[in-house]
Amino acid sequence: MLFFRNYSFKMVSNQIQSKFRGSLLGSLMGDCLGAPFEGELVSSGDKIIIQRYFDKMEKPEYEGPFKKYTDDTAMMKSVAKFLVTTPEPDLNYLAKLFVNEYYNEPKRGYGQSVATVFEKLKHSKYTDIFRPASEQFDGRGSYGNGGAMRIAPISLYFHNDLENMIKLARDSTRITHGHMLGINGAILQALAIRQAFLLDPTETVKADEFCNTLLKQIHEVEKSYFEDLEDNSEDLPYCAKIKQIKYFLNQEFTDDLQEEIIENLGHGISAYDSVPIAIFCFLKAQNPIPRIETNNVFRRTIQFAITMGGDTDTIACMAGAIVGAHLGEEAINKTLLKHCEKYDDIIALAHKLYENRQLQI
Ligand code: F2R
Ligand code: MG
Ligand code: MG
Repeated sequence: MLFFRNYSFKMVSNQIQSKFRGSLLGSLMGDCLGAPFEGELVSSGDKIIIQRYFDKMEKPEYEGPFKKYTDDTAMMKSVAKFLVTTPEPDLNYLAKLFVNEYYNEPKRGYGQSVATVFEKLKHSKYTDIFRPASEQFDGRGSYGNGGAMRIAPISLYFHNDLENMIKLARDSTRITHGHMLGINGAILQALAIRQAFLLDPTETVKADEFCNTLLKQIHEVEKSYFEDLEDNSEDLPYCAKIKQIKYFLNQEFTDDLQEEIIENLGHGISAYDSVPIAIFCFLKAQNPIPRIETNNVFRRTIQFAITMGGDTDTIACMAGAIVGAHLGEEAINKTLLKHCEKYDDIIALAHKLYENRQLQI
């Protein structure tokens, strides 16, 4: 049996493959299952509806129409294809994949402004792939969560190479997002997926340790943007959010607390208001949560993320990518999975991603 080093436990090749599939499928499932609730506020009554929605789909006899994926999965597929088809990362090729995917299926619920980037990329014939994004929002760039929602393939592919993972997370995001919060949000999500990937799936994640590692890593990333500040992580945006995650994880979970969590961590379309709550959902769902009735940690994570309301497809997609990277494909209820559009394409893509990575090492 082949064992791989550099992991916190001995990981065999079929476990690695399972984690590749688990993370990409988690991303797809969060997107498909969360999309019908996008933009909504979730009341106590809605939580019961969401519980029934999941219970119904887990019944083998239920044959509803499949849940369509949105821009989150469309763009994640492009990131995976980019890593599969090029021996060396070619960002111009990634920009073309994004644009082609968009023009083939523009009605996947893309962000209102990112379409302008695609148009400019196409019309400029990809001469400077970072320029259109840098011109968005009067030159401030987008801080949307579009970079973070599609990042999973990069974390998986570069799980043994932190430096290059961060570099590619940054550069791949810069094709559409020029704002520091959009870029660093994508890096934070990539770091969370990578850390979950490296952990033993048979063990419950230790939330405090997980947050401390993230804090150290994102502090390194953020401090380069704020060189003029004292070396005080309180002042760094995502560092401050991780401290809030730690605080909220240690409180008793009630409806009032949930409101406070949403107020502080956010549940919106910006990376700053969505990546931290996705990480919180993953960590909180390690243990039972009141009124999320399932023993399956994978389902609990996605269902809990959807009950946060707001940008549900994207928050559940990001939480799903993290839990899938930890637990692998085995943790996924196959009856639930079958309600998600093109799940078999995602399994094939995860397999290709794994195989291509093996060829490169
Ligand atoms: N677009 C949506 N949801 C809207 C409803 C869709 C509906 N259900 C449907 O089917 O039609 N969801 C998707 O967009 C998010 C990812 O967005 P992305 O890729 O980051 O796009 P964009 O356009 O760059 O940013 C999104 C919005 O954020 C605000 N914004 C960003 N930067 C800003 C800045 N510097 N100043 C002011 N506002 C900024 C803008 O409102 C942008 O339009 C995901 O949720 C995905 O699911
Ligand atoms: Mg979407
Ligand atoms: Mg969304």
